[in-house]
Amino acid sequence: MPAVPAEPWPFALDERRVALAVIDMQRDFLEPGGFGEALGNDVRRLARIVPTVARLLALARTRGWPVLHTREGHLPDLSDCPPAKRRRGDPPLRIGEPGPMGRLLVRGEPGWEIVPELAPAPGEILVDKPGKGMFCPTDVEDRLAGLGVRQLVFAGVTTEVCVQTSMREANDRGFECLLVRDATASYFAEFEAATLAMITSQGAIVGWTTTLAELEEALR
Ligand code: TIU
Repeated sequence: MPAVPAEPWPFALDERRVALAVIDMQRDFLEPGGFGEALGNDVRRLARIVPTVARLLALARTRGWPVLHTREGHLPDLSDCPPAKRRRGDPPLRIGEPGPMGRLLVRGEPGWEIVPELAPAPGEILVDKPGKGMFCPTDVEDRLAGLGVRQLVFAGVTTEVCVQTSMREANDRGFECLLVRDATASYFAEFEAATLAMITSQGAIVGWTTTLAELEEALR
């Protein structure tokens, strides 16, 4: 088993038990005119990681790991969107309102799609979730159990919201979690840094972090 250099100490990667989880690399979060910008964010920090996530995806595919992609979004009638979540935004820019990429954060709209550079390949797992975490309420735990997966390598956006929530949910379910630091981003540099630090604090209380180069080198 390769030991991947990581914080707070090397991660014992088991390639028979690992899957890659790419969180919410959707146009709604990465491109101007989407949900992320409607929340008042500058989306440019997020688009920068696309080439790194593409390289990580290529690595996982070459190694034969199961790959899952998550998408945050709501049914067109918004029946799965808690009113409290919808009320957070400015009324003209709330979830379900029309924008340049279709209705904000609604399943099936152009803005909800994964950016084309990271398009899921045939056979990869798609996890559609109404919330921030990928387990709540989805069938992902059963699907991972069916594949014998016990470790998850994480990438995606945003570090302190959907990535961290999904990692914490996975950690509580007994998965060993490794976040690739240069394959995740937040709209806020300080939140990204704080999340990376808190994940690995207290002896990997939530999980480990590494870089793509260190992961690639460990697998060479
Ligand atoms: N707002 C923010 O930082 N993130 C989200 O709303 N969703 C995800 O992180 N995907």
